[in-house]
Amino acid sequence: EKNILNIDLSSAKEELIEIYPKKVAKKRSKAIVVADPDNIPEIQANVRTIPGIITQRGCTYAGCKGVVLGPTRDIINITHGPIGCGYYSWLTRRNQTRPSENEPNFMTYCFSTDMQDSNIVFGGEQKLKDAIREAYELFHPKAIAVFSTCPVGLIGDDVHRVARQMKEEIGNGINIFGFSCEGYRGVSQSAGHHIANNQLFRNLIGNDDTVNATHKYRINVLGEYNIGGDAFVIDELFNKCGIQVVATMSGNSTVEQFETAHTADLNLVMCHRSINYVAEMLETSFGIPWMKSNFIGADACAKSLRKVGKYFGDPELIARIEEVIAEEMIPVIEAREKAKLKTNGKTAMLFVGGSRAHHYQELFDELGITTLCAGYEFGHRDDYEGRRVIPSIQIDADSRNIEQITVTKDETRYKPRKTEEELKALEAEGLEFNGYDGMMAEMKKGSLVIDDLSHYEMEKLIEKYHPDVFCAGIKEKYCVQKMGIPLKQLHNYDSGGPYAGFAGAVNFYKDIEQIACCSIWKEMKAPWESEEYVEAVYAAV
Ligand code: CFM
Ligand code: HCA
Repeated sequence: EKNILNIDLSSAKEELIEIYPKKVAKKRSKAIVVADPDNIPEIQANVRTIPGIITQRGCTYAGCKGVVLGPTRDIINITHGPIGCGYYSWLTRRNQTRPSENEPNFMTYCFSTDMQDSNIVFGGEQKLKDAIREAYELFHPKAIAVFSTCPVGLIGDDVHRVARQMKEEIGNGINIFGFSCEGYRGVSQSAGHHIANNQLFRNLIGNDDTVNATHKYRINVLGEYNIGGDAFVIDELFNKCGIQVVATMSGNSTVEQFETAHTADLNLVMCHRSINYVAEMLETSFGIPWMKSNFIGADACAKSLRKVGKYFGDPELIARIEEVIAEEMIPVIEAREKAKLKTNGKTAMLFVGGSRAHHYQELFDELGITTLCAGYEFGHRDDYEGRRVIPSIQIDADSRNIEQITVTKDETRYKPRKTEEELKALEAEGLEFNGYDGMMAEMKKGSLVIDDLSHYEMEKLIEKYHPDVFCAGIKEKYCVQKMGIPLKQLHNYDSGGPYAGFAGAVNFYKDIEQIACCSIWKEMKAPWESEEYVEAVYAAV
């Protein structure tokens, strides 16, 4: 049967955890489940990694500064902390931007207070003030954002107070705000997304009611970060269909896009994990409905475009969307057929962040490649089990240290885009608002789903099931390749991309065909396999 995996992974779980101490094994076993789309199992997710285990996760600061705010070009993002935090979150994600002439682009700079020992002892607020003054004098930005790193939280510098004071001192309409996104604040990047969402909503979104309409139909694309130029492709696609993207959050974004985002008529949510809070707040406050979309995979992309057509319900728009799909699919089918001759029947494993391990399964499906195992680093249960399966009240139960801001209807500016009845009618036609399937609903029965995969578990999986391609990030890349398995980075796409949209699918087919069907990997021998090596000798007890 098509939906059943033809490799038996049923013993994998036991093998992965057998080496762990009893308590650890018990805990890890809850994060490893066998997928069954007809009866979606519960999975443990968004919990603290057990100390001692090598996780692939990152920190809360990374999720806030690097991920959500990083791709905005005209805010000066100052990292208040040691220089490493600023440096290692500086464009490593390959998020691209395209300023028009005379528009500033601060993304090519790395701003940091470069805290030293004396700042830790005597406090760093003064240094932060100086940094803000200096940044303003040099660049005259519209906005400055300040990000707290671990030591800032530990010594108690108040970035919010400094931001308020400096906003007043500089004046000239400048917007300055801080983020309490200390690295340790959550269990992963995910907490940083939430903190970023809250502050974006408080400090930027909805600040400007100007409607700059270039098209009749106006949407926001949320949870798209323009890695490798993905947002450029999506923007162009909507433009071709006659739809205006008011704001992308936050790929290729500007202060103006954030400030006017509340004037759009629909929110499409790509990476739900990182931006769902903004989607919900825009709905509550301004009446903009949201639905999930996926532009990874040509078929998924066509489906998402059709959803937008259906939402607006204009036959002319729907016809235009069909024309665009038909035209875009010609090179896609050609490239797919060509690649598939080699890729069909191969296997993949995907372990990435909080949405790509799900979305990229579409592209692998299109190539006839089966996903054996997949998992997120920091997804929540809803990302795995689906929002329909879990009542929403539980969704954020595990984000304990994050401020839950209460947003109310903005009485004077709330404009329902559709009536309740209209939304219900659209839902009856298959459009789904505020709900979606998680990763597990779309995986083959018998495949393995693992949350927060440890380095050890990764090695075990590879030794045992040697997939044709392993997808993850830079921490995994060279370890996996030394085992003779090609690794495709699904975070920064290595040097490739864009992979979104139809044009992106063509790029992906080509890249995967090259990497997964290349015989060189079978020739790989790790040095320790062919050379003698000195084994550690332990002192006798
Ligand atoms: Fe969303 Fe992202 Fe991802 Fe993410 Fe990330 Fe990223 Fe990712 Mo790296 S916002 S959850 S925190 S899709 S940076 S662009 S690739 S882990 S799967
Ligand atoms: C982050 C960013 C990251 C890291 C990728 C990787 C990204 O989480 O801080 O580990 O290779 O996409 O750049 O996810």
